[in-house]
Amino acid sequence: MGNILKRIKAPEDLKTLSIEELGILSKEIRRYLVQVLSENGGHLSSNLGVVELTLALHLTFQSPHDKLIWDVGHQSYCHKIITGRKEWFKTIRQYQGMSGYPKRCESEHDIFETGHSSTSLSAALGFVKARQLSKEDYYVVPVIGDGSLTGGIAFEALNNAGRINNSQLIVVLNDNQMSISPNVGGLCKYLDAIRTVPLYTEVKEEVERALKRIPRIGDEVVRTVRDVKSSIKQLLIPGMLFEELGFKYLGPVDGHNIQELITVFNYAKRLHKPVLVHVNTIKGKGLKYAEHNPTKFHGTAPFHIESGKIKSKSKEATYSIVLGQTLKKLGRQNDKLVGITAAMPEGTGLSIFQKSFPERTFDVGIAEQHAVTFAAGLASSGFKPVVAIYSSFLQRAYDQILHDVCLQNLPVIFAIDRAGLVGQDGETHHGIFDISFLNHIPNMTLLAPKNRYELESMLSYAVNYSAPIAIRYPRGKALTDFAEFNQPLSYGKSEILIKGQDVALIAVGSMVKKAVEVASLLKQHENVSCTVINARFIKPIDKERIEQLIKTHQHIVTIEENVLSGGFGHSVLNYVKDKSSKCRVSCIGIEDAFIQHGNITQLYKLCELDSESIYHKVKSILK
Ligand SMILES: Cc1ncc(C[n+]2csc(CCOP(=O)(O)OP(=O)(O)O)c2C)c(N)n1
Repeated sequence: MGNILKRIKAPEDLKTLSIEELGILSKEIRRYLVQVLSENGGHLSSNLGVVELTLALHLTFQSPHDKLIWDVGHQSYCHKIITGRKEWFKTIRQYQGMSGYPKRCESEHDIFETGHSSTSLSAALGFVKARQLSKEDYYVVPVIGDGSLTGGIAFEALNNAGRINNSQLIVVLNDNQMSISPNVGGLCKYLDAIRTVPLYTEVKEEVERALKRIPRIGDEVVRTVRDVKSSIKQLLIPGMLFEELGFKYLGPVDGHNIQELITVFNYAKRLHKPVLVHVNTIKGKGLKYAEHNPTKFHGTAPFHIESGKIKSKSKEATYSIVLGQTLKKLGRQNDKLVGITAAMPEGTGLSIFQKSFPERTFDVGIAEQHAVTFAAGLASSGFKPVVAIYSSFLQRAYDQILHDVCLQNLPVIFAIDRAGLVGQDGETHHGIFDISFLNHIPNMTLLAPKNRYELESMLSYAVNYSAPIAIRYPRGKALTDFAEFNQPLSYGKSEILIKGQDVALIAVGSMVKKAVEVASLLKQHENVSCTVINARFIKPIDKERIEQLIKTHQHIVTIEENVLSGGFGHSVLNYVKDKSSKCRVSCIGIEDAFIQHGNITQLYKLCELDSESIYHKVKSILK
């Protein structure tokens, strides 16, 4: 850790530093970020890009009195380091260590929790209103990226915010031209156009000075120019869009020039209306390979500092890659197949399909709700859209799934990636609710594969199916186990892997392998004979199979990587309770709690979803 950084225990300590020392501190912070993230992994390029911005914000505003709100929060590492957490930072993203996102329980400086994008402006507006009602006095400063500004909720908040006088609301737009991948859409083009315009306030003041020099009519012209919302204003005001929404637009500012940032923030503080400060930054700043490939280092696994090479890169395909490859194959056979991603072409594997079919792939920005209704429109017009979204982000689009897709029974395919526990991103990113929020929607069919081959056949099946259908699969390596169990899919039918008589384990997707391991432990240690069923279909459940099991087994145990409430187990339980009083159903899944971050093995243990814990549970159920 550098010498100046060692001295920074709280944001006030920054104020003792000269501009030159702040420059050195920026370098020290970057070195520290690289050092820790090369061990722990994390959001490297976004954080390297906001070092000077974070310092300038803490120099101009009094956190926590003034409220800094980090959109998504993946770029809050520097904020954490300078708000008294620099030693603890070494544990970032580790089990029971520091969170990779703002956490209210961690520090009084983390005033609002985030993880999903585009929420900061709405939250900020809430703070503004609360402050006005309680007659307090502080600035509210949401920091939002150009990627996150593509999310619908951000537009809703902008629309609401611009008309509040004396709002002391200063929106900082951190524009690095990147979402995870290059940013897309009309707003992005608009920002492109104004990115290179000189700092607006300078231009405007200069023009006004020039006009005033014109004898007699100068002042009058200035007044007219100020008032007129016309094409002249378009020329003079690069941030016209924001001005029209009621914001004072300041910028663009060089986000790596601390002095310039401080000057503009101080100016913004003096204005009695909402302000938007447009800051240009470079994602990955200061680290060559991260600047060169900000997407790869957006969220990185541990890496070698010298080369930037990932330390333990698995050669095995992930489920996301299997999705991309399978869609590419299916796309050749069916020219109606189209792919949709909400700003995650790489993460979801859709980029593989995109390379072959760029004209049939749509990146809509961080706009999950729009992605789903857009798919509904395509499906209504004879296309077969595959919407590939992570489970936790699909939560955003619940009503669109229900109202726009399922109500009209449209053939949209949902490829639900990262279903289950995801690891170090923690609470906000675990995909443990999708079964529950899809299970109760009429017309929806929901499946989960036990291995990569089943994901392939489920996708082929889905392409030929003519109603809403969703396939959920976990993060990481696509299993190749159980390749011998490959009977063709049949609607609503499960698959039997092991025949036994004492207890039937019905497992969903990722839990199938665990169920087989548990069956082996029970046989070995308790001489209990298990039937193991791969559910394949979560909705509808395989009623025929369950009725057979009721006749031959006294216990059914369901196992799923989803919260218990409203999950697969509850569907089975509800069905059996009316059919049999002899057969007992027990459900294993995630209890009613948010799950912290950590590696997957630790989290399975924590949630008692590792084979050992499930074995003990089943053992006690049988007793
Ligand atoms: C609702 C939602 N969808 C997707 C994501 C995944 N995600 C995390 S950061 C990010 C890009 C954000 O881009 P930007 O706001 O420009 O920040 P940058 O990392 O470029 O600084 C995305 C898509 C998310 N966090 N939330």
